[in-house]
Amino acid sequence: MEISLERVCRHFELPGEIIALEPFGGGHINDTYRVRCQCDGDEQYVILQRINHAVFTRPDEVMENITRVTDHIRAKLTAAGASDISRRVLQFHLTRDGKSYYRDEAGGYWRVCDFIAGASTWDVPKTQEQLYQAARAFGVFGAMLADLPGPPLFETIPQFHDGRNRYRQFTDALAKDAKKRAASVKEEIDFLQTRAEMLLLPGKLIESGQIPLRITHNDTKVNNVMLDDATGEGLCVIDLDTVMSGLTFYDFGDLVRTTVAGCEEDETDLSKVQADPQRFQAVLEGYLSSAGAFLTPIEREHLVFGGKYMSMIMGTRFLTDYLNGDVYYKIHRPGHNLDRCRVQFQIVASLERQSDALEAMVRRMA
Ligand code: ADP
Ligand code: GN1
Ligand code: MG
Repeated sequence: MEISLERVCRHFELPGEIIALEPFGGGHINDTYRVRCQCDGDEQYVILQRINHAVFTRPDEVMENITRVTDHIRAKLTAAGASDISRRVLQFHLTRDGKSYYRDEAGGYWRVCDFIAGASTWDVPKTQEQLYQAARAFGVFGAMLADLPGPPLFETIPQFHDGRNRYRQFTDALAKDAKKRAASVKEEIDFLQTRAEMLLLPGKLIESGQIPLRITHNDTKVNNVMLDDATGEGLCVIDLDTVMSGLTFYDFGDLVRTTVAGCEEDETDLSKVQADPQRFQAVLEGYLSSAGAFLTPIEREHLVFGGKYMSMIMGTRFLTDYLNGDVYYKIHRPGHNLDRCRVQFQIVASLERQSDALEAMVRRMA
């Protein structure tokens, strides 16, 4: 069924008449549009998004989490007398009947939030300062949510970063081999199978009570934070669909995964994919500048592991999706998920080789 985006927009309170609407951003999951609105000669943008209902089976719970989280952060910023609050936390618009999402006739779920103007997301940050700022912003985000009152947040994707779950999904995909691709990816399958043990560690740490579960973002890929174009400051953490219970090394690790090699996530020249200790250092310093005060020793001790673990998790998920026939992530070319997988595994191997030096760097910063 063809859904009119203008008609969807009209269900929300918008800052004026719609004068343009275009696809926006490079996310792998949701459908994102930028909508230009005009009122009395003033132009303002909003972001319209269709929540990926195949990925998020309970969009109502996603939006309830997001409302609680953004309200809490906004209240904290207000209490602290912060400037520019409307650019520091996402502000969602209600539908005309007071809901945080609109469900269309075809069962699609839509939401609208303010566009953060004068700020950008970077797939591949260019400078050490950008890395520092991005990491600092995610640390600030975690620190602000440490005292979120009320019941636990909904688990919007069950066992999202549970390596046992991801390994099981991989072995299921391998057993089915729906597209007969397994024979051509033996090397990747072997890489993963020889490291399966690594995927079990977080479950063990959680179940033995050695590491605290906190509220984490869980999708801290570097293009999920907006940096101020004028000042460079890490301004606003976005893409809040997976904010829920998790481990701090998931958040730190996903940041490492998406920054440490300084290349695109789907780079095809693997000689360019090497973990750079200086990039690691910038991310570490940025994260510790804001999260350092609340991290326990065991959390610090797992920061380097987090980088390897999250790269391993994503490599596993990309490989699984490749074997399944590209049903989860948006792809833009044949073999795209395999290219992404190879980059992740290359990062794992590169971090493994440099582990001792990176661990020493973390200890020096204690
Ligand atoms: P996905 O889950 O598909 O990754 P995101 O919520 O991350 O979706 O949005 C995709 C991209 O759209 C982001 O990387 C960012 O560039 C842009 N974007 C999303 N929300 C905003 C916003 N409020 N203001 C400006 N740009 C945004
Ligand atoms: C997805 O939504 P986006 O593009 O920021 C994915 C993350 C992966 C990432 C890999 C809900 O993130 O878990 O790390 O792609 N989000 C979901 O690029 O699966
Ligand atoms: Mg995103």
